[in-house]
Amino acid sequence: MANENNELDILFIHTPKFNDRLQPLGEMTFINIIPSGVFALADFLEKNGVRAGILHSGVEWILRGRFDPVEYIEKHRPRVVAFSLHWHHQSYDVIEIAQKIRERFPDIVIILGGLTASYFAGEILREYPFIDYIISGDSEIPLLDLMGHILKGEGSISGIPNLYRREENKVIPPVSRYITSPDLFNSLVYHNYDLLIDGDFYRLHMGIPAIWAKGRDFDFQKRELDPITNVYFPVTGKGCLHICTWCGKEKRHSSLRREPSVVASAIKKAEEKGFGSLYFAHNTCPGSDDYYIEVFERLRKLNVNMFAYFESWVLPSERFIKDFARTFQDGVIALSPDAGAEDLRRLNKGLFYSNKRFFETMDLLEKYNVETDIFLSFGMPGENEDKFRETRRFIEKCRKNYNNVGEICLFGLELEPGSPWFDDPEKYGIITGRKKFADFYKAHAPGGRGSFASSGYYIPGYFHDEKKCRDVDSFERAMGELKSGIGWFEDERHLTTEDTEDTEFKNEKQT
Ligand code: B12
Ligand code: SF4
Repeated sequence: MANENNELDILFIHTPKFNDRLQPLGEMTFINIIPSGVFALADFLEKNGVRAGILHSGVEWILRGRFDPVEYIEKHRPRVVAFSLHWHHQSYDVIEIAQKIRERFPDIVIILGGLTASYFAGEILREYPFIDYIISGDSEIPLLDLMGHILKGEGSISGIPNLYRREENKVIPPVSRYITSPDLFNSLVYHNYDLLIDGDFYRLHMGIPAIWAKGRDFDFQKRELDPITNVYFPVTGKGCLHICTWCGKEKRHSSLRREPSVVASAIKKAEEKGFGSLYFAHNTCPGSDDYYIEVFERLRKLNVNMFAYFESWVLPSERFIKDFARTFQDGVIALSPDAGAEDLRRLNKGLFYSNKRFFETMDLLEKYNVETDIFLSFGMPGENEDKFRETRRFIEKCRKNYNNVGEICLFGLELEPGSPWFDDPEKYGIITGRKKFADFYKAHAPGGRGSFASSGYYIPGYFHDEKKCRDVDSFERAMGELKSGIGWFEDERHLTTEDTEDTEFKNEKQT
């Protein structure tokens, strides 16, 4: 929180991918959700005497019709600017804004953190001299130590864990690894939106889907995108011990869970602060039913009355479904079978279940009248156009047989840094040119095909017609045609607007 002169010690900047597109919507910004970790870090620093603020460049651009980081730096005079480079889609925008800041304020210290920055820390520090430090992985104590060093000259920089830095133009990797302790994890506050500049706007307008259609009014965003807004993302755990071929999660040796009592009371506090929806996106283990049932029981005791969206990575048990329906008057459970063909699911998903079990669970969800969304993916290792047809038939079966089905979303997979098929493309039968951070920077620069249509790889032999899988470009185009008409957004029926033309985004507005 700034002092009476509006000054901050550290300003976190979250930037969406400014130049993105999705037909028939047209131009949009994507990655509008700030990682929960950033709120916790800012709050943790504040509690330890460091004045912290958070800025969302996309929100500022919407509110003011322009985004100029210089204005904010001049106003808040932070000693440190810390970018969240969590999602790879942010690669281009983070680097561009950081460079602008350094050009104008040579003394400001620039730090990066988050999943993508962590994975490519060495390369980023080597190639972009205006980035001073990267904290890789868990960050609470390393960032606090680094701030102590920068602001007060405390401690020795060489001893800070998880810190990548430069010494005489050489990149020095961390000397030791820091992992958030269970006690600290339980004490972190993820819902302090007071530290976010224009936090009320963010809370009320940014949601899932994490996109903002450019050149459209507020009514359009609400009516056509129908986002889950005013949403708090309860953090229940960190890490996942499963292996899905496409998943670029952090490589942790163990996973952590927050105490159910801590999660429930954080949710209650979020409700008191005005949040109206919950989005649960972390349930790693078979057996997590018991954990959530305990959370739900506590929520009932606390009289929490919010909408809940629950991404269920495993198939929920009848006990869980019953309890969910009892706890939330209004709620959706989302299942992610990903592939219609069982052999594909087995090959690619760490959490396999059969189609028989999937449909038995669908029967239960219908019995308890729980609205259910279904997520499917395409373009996975081992898939070809015939297997894709099985996914289409699977979708038809879900639509035809169940009254409780809400959205069926079919997404093309994207190559993510650090995922098994990124680390070893040959093993998974794909060919890709995306190997380094610079490739993601390029892929997300203006003029690309758009995140939802750009896989970044191709699968030789996917189509019977080989011309369609000759290279990344032909593959991406052919995959778009294959998908056309099913699922989220590419389905024209979703957009009832008269005008689906692209709106031109003036790039100069952004900086
Ligand atoms: C929860 C989650 C979400 C939630 C996020 C809610 C939120 N507000 O954070 C939701 C559902 C919104 C989400 C959406 C998406 N997600 Co997601 N998500 C996850 C998941 C399951 C857990 C991450 C998490 O919250 N962990 C708990 C937090 C507390 O821990 P943490 O992340 O380790 O916290 C640290 C970082 O946040 C870091 N940090 C972040 N920024 C900064 C900045 C600085 C300066 C510092 C020092 C540190 C720092 O510091 C924290 C503290 O140590 C991971 C998979 C996994 N198992 O990790 C995928 C994952 C991160 N998501 C992924 C993807 C692709 C997406 C989407 C792009 C999907 C899509 N196509 O729509 C969207 C992006 C939406 C957006 N940003 O607008 C990928 C990311 C791959 C990549 N490298 O880009 C992952 C790895 C899953 C996968 N399939 O590969 N996601
Ligand atoms: S996609 Fe798979 S590996 Fe990644 S977080 Fe989900 S269950 Fe874990």
